[in-house]
Order: sequence, then C-alpha cells, then structure tokens
Amino acid sequence: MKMTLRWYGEGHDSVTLQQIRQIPGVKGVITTLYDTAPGDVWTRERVHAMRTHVEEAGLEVTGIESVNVHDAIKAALPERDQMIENYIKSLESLGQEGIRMVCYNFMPVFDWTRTDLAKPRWDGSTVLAYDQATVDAMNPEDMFNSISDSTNGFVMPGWEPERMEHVKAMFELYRGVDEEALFNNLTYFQKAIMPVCDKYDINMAIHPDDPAWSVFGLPRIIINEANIHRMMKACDNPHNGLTICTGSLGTNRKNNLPEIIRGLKGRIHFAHVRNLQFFSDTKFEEAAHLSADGTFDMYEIMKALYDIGFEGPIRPDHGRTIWGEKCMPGYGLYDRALGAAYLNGLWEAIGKNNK
Ligand SMILES: [Mn+2]
Repeated sequence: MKMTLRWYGEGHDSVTLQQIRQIPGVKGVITTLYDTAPGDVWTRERVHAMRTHVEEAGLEVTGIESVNVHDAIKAALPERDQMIENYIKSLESLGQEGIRMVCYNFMPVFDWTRTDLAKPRWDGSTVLAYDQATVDAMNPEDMFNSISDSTNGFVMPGWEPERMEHVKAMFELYRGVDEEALFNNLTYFQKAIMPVCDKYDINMAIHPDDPAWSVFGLPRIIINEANIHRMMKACDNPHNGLTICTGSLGTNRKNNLPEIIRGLKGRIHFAHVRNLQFFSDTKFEEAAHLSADGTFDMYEIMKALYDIGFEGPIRPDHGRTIWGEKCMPGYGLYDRALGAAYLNGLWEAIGKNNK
C-alpha cells in the first residue's frame, strides 16, 4: 500500500503540503480540481499545473478524489453521452500526466450524509455523526442547511451551494430512477470509460454509498458485498474497481469488512480506513482510528488488505477534530496524521509477522 492524505488544494484546505510531507510514511496526496463542476472537461494544462505544484512540495499526486459524475449520467438524461465524452477527456488528461487512480461515486443528489458535523465526544474532541431518526424528521433542504451552517466556513465536497440550490429539481431528475435503473446507468458509464482506462492503465475506484442504505427515498446501490460483486461482473475489467471505505460500507453492520476485502482481490484500487462507534444499527459517530476507540477491528481490516496483496493508495479517513484545530470537519491535520501513523504501524507489524 501507499500511504496518502486527502488534500483539497491550495486555498481550499487548512492543511498545507509542507505539513503533509512531515507525516511519516506519507508520500503522496489524493486531490482534485476543487473548482470544477461535474461534467467539466479537465484540461491537461490544469492537471499538469496541479501535479507540478504537488511535486514541487516533495509529494506526488497518487490519485484523484473525485472526478465527479454528472447527474445526466446517473439519471440517463439526454445529455448523458456528451457528459461521458467529457469524462473520458478528463481521464485522458489524467492518464497523460501519469495519474492512475480515480475515485468517484454514483450516489444520486446527496454525496455522503451526516446529521452532526461537530458532535462532542467523551474525550473533548468533535466528530461527524449520523442518526437515522434525525434524518427521518428532516426534509432534504433542512439537511443541506444544517450541513452548510456547520462547516467552519469551508465548502464540503458534495455539498457545494451551487448544487444544493437545486435540491428540489434534483429530486425531480431522479423520479423513476429506481435501484435497477441506477445500476444499469452505472454499468453503461463504466463500459463507456473502460477503453480510456485500459489505454492509460487508470484504476477506477467507485466509492460506496454513505450511509450504505437509502436516504430520503433515493436509490442507493453500492451498499453491500452482493451488489459490489454484481457491479464487478457487469463490467468485468480489472480497471473497474472499488474504493473500500470502511466508514461507509461499515455503516451497515451486516457488512463484514475483512470478508468483503478478501473477496475482492485485484479489484480494490483505493482504501479509506476509519473507525465508527455505534449506538444502534442506525446511529453512530466517527471515532479515532484505533480499534479500541470504536467498533471495527482495524487489525483485521489491514490484515485482509495485506493478504490480498493490496498495493494501491490508502488514506486515513475522517479524523476527529482535536487540539483546538480550525479545519473542515473530518479533515484536520492532527487526527488524520495520528491515523496514518497507526495504520502504518499495523502494516509494518503485519508484514513482519508474515516473514
Ligand atoms: Mn470514504
């Protein structure tokens, strides 16, 4: 594996490349062109400038999170083929610049969903949390307002104001798109982009839905082992792979994370590793990475990745906000650096034990 940190780009992130470079074992960042909208073509010039900027700081661009998929593709609207063509052009620019891992998701309307972005924990830290009962008592506009009011002034990916101005219209777009239709639209998209991925050896890593169940009646498909295997078979190409996100897939406690990892040898292209603490099956908060601080056995998760020969990028996922840091919820420096150190430690121990 390659340890990385997510970085939102100059002017969009409270964490600097210089700070990231000093986290032991971190060689690269996972970043994006944050000021692009889904459907925009990423030019080679812009990708080159981004890559050069990161490399000048002594790091590499290990992958992209995310190249977002336009709603016309997810909902099969008339402009879908044009949007796919644009997506292919963006992949081409990335491939020409030697960037070989792209994360994306296929969630309608909402990206990840949380009901609290700064829930105090027993240790005085604050974390992102989710409670289905709170969601059930909200409408989608309230959800957007509550998220955008508590981001410490940062724009959270997936919750951009331009996008959320149109929440009602977005729901309208997806009327009639059930899980089956969404699945077919995903397969159509994946098949269309495989030739460019083959040409440049780009690993596509779809991100699981978060939480791993339907929210506000919208269809959700990347939620469990059976659906993921169905997706892999529907577009059976090694470049069609998964981001194993423990904090997203793991929201459904029926998902056995180490077992899911072991069943996907060769098809996991990116790993987000974080821990959750559950209060019920649908109420949880994010914890420190340490196994003992939450519900997941992080040793077993890392061991499963080790055993399948995982060589892709990995990153500590959302951290707690600690030590008075002013940052985007989940994306401070301190707790993610602690997470990276811990995951590196597990990996070293597993490797030495295996020799
Ligand atoms: Mn994730």
